[in-house]
Amino acid sequence: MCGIVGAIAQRNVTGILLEGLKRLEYRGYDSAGIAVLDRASGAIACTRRSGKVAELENALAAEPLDGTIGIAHTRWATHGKPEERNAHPHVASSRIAVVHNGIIENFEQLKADLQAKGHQFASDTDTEVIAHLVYDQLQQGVAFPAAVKATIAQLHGAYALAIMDREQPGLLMAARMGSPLVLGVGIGEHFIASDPLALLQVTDQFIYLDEGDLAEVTLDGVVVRDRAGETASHPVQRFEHGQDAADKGEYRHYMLKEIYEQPAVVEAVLEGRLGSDKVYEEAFGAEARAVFDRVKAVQIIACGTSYHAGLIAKYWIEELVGIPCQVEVASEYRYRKTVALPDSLFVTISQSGETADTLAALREAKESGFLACLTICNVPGSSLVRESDLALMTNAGPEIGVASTKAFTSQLVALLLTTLVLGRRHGLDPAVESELVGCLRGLPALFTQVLALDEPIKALSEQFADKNHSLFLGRGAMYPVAMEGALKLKEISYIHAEAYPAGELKHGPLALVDKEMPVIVVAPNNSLLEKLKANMQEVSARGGELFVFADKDAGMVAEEGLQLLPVPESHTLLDPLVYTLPLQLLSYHVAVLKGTDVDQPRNLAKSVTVE
Ligand code: HGA
Repeated sequence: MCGIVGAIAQRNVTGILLEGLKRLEYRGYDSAGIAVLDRASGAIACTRRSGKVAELENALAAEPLDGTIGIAHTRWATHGKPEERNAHPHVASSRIAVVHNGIIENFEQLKADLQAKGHQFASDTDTEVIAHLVYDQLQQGVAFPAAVKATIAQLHGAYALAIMDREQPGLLMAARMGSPLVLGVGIGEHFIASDPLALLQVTDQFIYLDEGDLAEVTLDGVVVRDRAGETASHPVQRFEHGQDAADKGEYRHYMLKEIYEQPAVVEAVLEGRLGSDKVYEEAFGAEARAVFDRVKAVQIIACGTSYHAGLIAKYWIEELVGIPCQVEVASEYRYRKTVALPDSLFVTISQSGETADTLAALREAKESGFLACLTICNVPGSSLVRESDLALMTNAGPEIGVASTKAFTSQLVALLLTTLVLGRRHGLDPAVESELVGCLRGLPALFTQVLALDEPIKALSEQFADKNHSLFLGRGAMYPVAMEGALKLKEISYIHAEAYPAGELKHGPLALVDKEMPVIVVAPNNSLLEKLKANMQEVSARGGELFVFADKDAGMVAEEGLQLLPVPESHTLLDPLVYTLPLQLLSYHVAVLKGTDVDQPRNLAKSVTVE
């Protein structure tokens, strides 16, 4: 995903900008560029390269830039191919340079209007219209800050922007709407970045911009105005130790830290992907629209936890999109003769993007007549991302605990975004998309409420630590949630755990039920609840111990043999996300009580790069 760095100082800022871009490389990108105001001539000097920041660095080593004010960018294309001419910064009439993260929805209309006025465009990007709009305002005699303000008033969509004017060598403008942006505060120098990590080499003092903010950044300071034009007084905040992924901070284990990161991770996976009432399909890549227009079936391939995410997506896709969706573990798929349905999208899911079986399945699929390949992945630049036509990054940040937690929920969010984008083409009511977009926006807060169940879950876990076996039950999309709950428990506590669709109990596993076999049930208040209650009766009648995670309104009462943990209510389609967190916490606390190596369970590896 794109990255922005900007700087104004009394020294050459090229090195600062380049270092900032390197620090943003982990987000993934396809090209990079830097523009400064040349100290000698005052002209905009701009160098861009497709490919890695190292290519840009080589170009700058051959022909160095020298300027005390500049902007820089790593691009992940949404509009226009990943080529040098589409790389940022975009420059209008040698005067205005712009770097942009996000998507301008109305760029086609704006571009047509500007072209009618004689503006000439050098790229296929949506971003370039911003540079021309600002320039157009300047031509009408509007001052630079007001020109930026008038420009952003015309933009529909999401943006973080850093803008430079050749005629204003002491001023950078920054604006934020729907994509994050921070200002870095130094002594006699100031900075802009899409992520504070980009600037830690020069400052640890940051001002976090709010939606709609517009900032003037000079050598001496920053002035931020909110969307109403009032001066905003955001505090300068010190970047705290512990925001580093490789640091456990206050947590005893990475796994617990990663469980608690999930509200922020949901925000990260949604970042820049949601309009006011819809999902941006461009977030899947510049070629996405042409592919999605043709999709009539979906084949999902994954392993382990990612496979469970795929199973949940099947329920979503068949319900909301109404097209067939098949899901299979990669190690099976790759070794059997398979048949691709016509116009089928091949979807891989992997945290690392290097999962050997999944990668092999992708390579097989490319020879099998699929329409295109999409990967849902957490590591930009990984093999799956490089070898797929489309990618949706999950932006969960490095996951260090071997048992996947935040990567799983970020995959689910990404798969729900995919479902909505496909649904739009298959008659999904826009009101449903809009409602779900609203629910997704509320998900971080809902996750925070669910995490508040930690203490009661910890108390519950004490009843598991001496058990050798357990059964997880769910119905519908909650069955794969039960599968994921069982996998988590066995991975880190080494307790044997099996998951069943509750309706299958009577076909065998009921024979196992006794007092020594805890039965964990995920029971949201959905259309299958009454059926599920009947299955729970089957367990109780045989002396089984039920541990039920249920919606507050599910009408369940705790009683002898039934312990109840109320879970906050959510939209039915979001229940798989919401009910996953209590199961993660349960496994974690059981494992801690058992004294296992929670972050590195025996016999397992994080990134499974072998067959
Ligand atoms: N729409 C712009 C920026 C893309 C972006 O923010 N990607 O993460 C472009 O395509 O250049």
